[in-house]
Amino acid sequence: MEKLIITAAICGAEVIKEQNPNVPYTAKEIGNEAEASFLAGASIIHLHVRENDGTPTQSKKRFRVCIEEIKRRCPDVIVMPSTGGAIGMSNEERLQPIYLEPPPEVASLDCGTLNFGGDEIFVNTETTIKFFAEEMYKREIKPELECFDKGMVDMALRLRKKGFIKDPMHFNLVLGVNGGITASTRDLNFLVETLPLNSTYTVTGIGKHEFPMATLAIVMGGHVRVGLEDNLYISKGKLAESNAQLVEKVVRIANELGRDIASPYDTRKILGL
Ligand code: KMH
Ligand code: ZN
Repeated sequence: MEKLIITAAICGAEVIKEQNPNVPYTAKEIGNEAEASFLAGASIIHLHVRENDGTPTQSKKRFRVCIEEIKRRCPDVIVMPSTGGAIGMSNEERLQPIYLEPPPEVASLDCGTLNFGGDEIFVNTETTIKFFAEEMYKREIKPELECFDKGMVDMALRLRKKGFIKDPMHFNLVLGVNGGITASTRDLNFLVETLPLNSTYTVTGIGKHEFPMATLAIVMGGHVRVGLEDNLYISKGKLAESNAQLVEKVVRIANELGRDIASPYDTRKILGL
């Protein structure tokens, strides 16, 4: 089986230190968390950035500073900026990190609108998705197609037919968000069966679903994302001490199941970066 790509989503835009004090805010904290995750086995860092007080931002300048902190510590790691940002941000705000020089190798591209709980809606109209895809294509940035529901996979496939998204596609199947698809074996199979055969996919389980979904992905031949963005706990009721601790747990499961871990070099080859 192909080597396992582990993505560490170290920060997110919604989780805060009051929930887990190990959520990184400052560039230094982000650099440290990224380095430790890389050393533990992650080859991709999915990156959101914050002001020092924790406020989410998509500022290009802030991304530049944080990416420098990461690359100084681990030059080989692949940094995947978020273009989802935080709920309520404008498209212009969200897209800023793709205009960095040099452009990122890969960036997230959210493939639909989603209820995020309560009154919160994460808005991604078809026009937005097409525009983000075009802007990434012009800069030779590979989109990671973030799909929180089956309809979002279908949207990505329609946009591929229309030429907005190129082969081979890479998906991040996110299961267990309030308002998205359920984190169950049935639903993961349903999503995976829909994907083109030449595509690759990562699986993200939210909250308590993180490790069960990761284990399924390891067995099924998919890839895995973990991190404080998605889950604050290392086990039931026990807060994770770091992102690296979450990555280490995936590496342990993968070792037990006989799946080798991809280095950044392997990951670039698998994803065609
Ligand atoms: N923070 C969420 C609203 C992404 O990074 O592309 C969106 C998100 C997805 O995290
Ligand atoms: Zn994200």
